[in-house]
Amino acid sequence: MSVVAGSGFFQRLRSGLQKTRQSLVGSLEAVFSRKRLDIDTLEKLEEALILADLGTRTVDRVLQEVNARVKHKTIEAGDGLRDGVIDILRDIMTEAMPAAETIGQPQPWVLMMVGVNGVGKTTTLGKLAHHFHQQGGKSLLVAADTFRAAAIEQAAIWGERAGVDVIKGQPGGDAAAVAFDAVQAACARHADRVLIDTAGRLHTKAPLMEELKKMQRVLGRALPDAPHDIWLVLDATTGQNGIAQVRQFHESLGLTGLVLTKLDGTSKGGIVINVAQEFQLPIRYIGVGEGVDDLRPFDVAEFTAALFDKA
Ligand SMILES: Nc1nc2c(ncn2[C@@H]2O[C@H](COP(=O)(O)OP(=O)(O)OP(=O)(O)O)[C@@H](O)[C@H]2O)c(=O)[nH]1
Ligand SMILES: [Mg+2]
Repeated sequence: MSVVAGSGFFQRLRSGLQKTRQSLVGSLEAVFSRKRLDIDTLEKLEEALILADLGTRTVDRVLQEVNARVKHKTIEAGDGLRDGVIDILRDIMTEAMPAAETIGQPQPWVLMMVGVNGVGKTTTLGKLAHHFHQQGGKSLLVAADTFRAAAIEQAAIWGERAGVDVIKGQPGGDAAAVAFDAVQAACARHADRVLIDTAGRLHTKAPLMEELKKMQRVLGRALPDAPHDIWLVLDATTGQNGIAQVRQFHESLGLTGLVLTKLDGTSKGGIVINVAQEFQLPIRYIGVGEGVDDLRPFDVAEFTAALFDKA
């Protein structure tokens, strides 16, 4: 994807990331403006990266690579250091992204969206349904969050907004059965994509995680290889706690990707780089607002440009 600095989407991403830019990039620029690349400057660099919630392993890696470049004299203070740090951060994110693009394949493609309460699963699926609807093909939104009656209604509203059909369960019903029926209906209707919303649940509650595992198993009976993707939605404002969530869901379900939401409401957008470094799981989409157009496919070059480029 090319980065078009003047485009509406890019500007929305840029303004969504404003708080992170102010905290991360603001304090980094102070380091880059130092005349000498000495111990003191490196300490200030470490401080700036930690404050931006990059996590200790990511910070260690950046510092190690900067130190190696200092040793080999391939990096200098000022713009040299700036370009070097941006390069390293870009590399960390790129390593986590898969080479081949498989989103939306095969037909029907079945996606389970999981995550703890209130992170933005239903909203993200609504935005995604809209995004896919615009791309063409037939999508189904599946309200398999039978935990709360309001959740089913919320999915129905998003389905209407996005112009896609919604398959609903009954409040208190068997979520896995709803998902099973939806995949069968998708096959019968020749739908291209099945987007399954699940209940928000505390990742520490084992029975609830068991319910998600059951859905995963049951989907495989409705269609071999389904679900093709299981994405965890992470609220970027949660900072380091998000790392524990990824670990738990990944161990239980075998995640295939991540979505980071609410990047517009936080100065801790550095978590994007942190989770990429920790898990090597592709970040598929990022949410930068509550509107239907506030979801972006994650693109390393675009994200880096939105954070670091001087407009
Ligand atoms: N600012 C902002 N708000 C968001 C974003 N994504 C979701 N939200 C808001 O977060 C709140 C929770 O979103 P939901 O989609 O209901 O979250 P959920 O994970 O489905 O919640 P449960 O079903 O209760 O677990 C809503 O008010 C959304 O509008 C985002 O990218 N930016
Ligand atoms: Mg929900």
